[in-house]
Amino acid sequence: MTKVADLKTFATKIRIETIKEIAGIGVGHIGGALSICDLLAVLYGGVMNIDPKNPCDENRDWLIVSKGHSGPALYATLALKGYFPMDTLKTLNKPDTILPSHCDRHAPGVDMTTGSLGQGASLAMGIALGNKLSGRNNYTYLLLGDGECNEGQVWEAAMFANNKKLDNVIAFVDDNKQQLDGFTKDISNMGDIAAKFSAFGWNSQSIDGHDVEAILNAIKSAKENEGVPSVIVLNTIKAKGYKKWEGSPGNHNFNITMEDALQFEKDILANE
Ligand SMILES: Cc1ncc(C[n+]2csc(CCOP(=O)(O)OP(=O)(O)O)c2C)c(N)n1
Repeated sequence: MTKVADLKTFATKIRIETIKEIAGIGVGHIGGALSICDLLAVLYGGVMNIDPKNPCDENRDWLIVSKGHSGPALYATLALKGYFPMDTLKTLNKPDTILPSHCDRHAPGVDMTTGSLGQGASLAMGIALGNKLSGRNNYTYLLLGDGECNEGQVWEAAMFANNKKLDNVIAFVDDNKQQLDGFTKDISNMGDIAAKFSAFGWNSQSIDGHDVEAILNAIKSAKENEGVPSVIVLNTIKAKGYKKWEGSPGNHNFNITMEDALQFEKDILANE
């Protein structure tokens, strides 16, 4: 499914299912889930070497969603790919669920439990090093937030990856310019994130994170670099697709009813 039109349709489906899933419990991290749907569509729509019937295949590509509060978007993607039934999405964050709000390995297809920001970066480097030492030719994809990049652990991991020549790592930064309680520039300004990774020896690119074709091309270009890890900074809009919340304060975690979700579905399909 690497046709651009199919990827766009897949991204829209992920957005709709994410919103319905969160509406099932009435509250959730909507902003940072909606900003990554185009990336998820590209990765799971053809880039990643994966098999929903064999989620633990040791030769698979890995994705570590280090901004683990975006779990509902990953879960929606995995359900759409057939890793588990769509109905499981209705159990989000409810007692005995395999889908707690933050990414959890109890869910088939989730490669790493995350939520403590920064930790996923170190885990990704360990996995990538292990795969390299085992002679596997797979990729480890890592998704970070721009607010998450305030964490020192991200930069320890960045240094490590360069030292170990982890060219099997492709990281993404969901640079939606916002974090939990404000704009990143006002909390701890990251400046030019791509330039910072370059200073740590990474091959860096910066693109429109809602343009599926640009994401596809950037991944292709990243794979052409040997001997260094790659990062793709995705310029995104928090709550992308939910017009009244796009880029606005308070869009990190908010209440939503099923009625709101059905309206969201109508609106997003009308804007296709
Ligand atoms: C170590 C740690 N500190 C604080 C938090 C609380 N927290 C959850 S989400 C978040 C903001 C993250 O911002 P960003 O990475 O930009 O995510 P996005 O805006 O894309 O949702 C914070 C501070 C956490 N989960 N982990």
